[in-house]
Amino acid sequence: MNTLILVDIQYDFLPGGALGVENGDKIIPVLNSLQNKFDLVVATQDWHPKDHGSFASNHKNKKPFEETKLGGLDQILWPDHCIQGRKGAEFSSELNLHKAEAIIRKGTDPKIDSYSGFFDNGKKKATGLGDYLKGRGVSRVFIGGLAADFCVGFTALDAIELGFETIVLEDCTRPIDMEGWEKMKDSIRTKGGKILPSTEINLK
Ligand code: VGL
Ligand code: ZN
Repeated sequence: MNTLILVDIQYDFLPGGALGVENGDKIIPVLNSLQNKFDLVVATQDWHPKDHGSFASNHKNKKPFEETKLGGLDQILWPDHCIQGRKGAEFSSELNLHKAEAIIRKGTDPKIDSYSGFFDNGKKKATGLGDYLKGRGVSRVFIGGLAADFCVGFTALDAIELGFETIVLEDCTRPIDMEGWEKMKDSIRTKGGKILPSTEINLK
């Protein structure tokens, strides 16, 4: 079972969005054209309440991209983004979601952030995605979406840890910060994951 996980392809992570990723929109046509090759497609959606602790606006004297502690963990503070029910939290209308059989929302607890589609950043709660994929007999996951150095990367690391053969589609993701993405790629490879262009994947 080959599964495609579409990570956080929402307006706030696209150019012009609150946390817009440069050229983030370029991945959408590539991901749309790939979907028919997969047995299963799922999507994740960053879905924060407006009092979320990862927003700089909810901390006194803090600006976006400064750091603090949240739930005992190091936390980068972000501009307000992906607020439940707002336009910025919607999936891009360019993204084909007709094949998506499950949509997993994350980041709903104001007291902890959740980059990975599988667990919150403290690994306290599972989203259910891991059990869902195992229940569907999935053995291999391909991951694309935004942003490469955060939600895509952490989703990949958890997928590896959960025992899925894990491939990040390099042309189907873009980072917030290139240096962070280089480091993330190293850890994904070190842990046993692959990073490949979509033109090199072999789906059998
Ligand atoms: C993300 C920062 C904050 C992401 C989500 O989807 O990569 N990054 N929330
Ligand atoms: Zn977020």
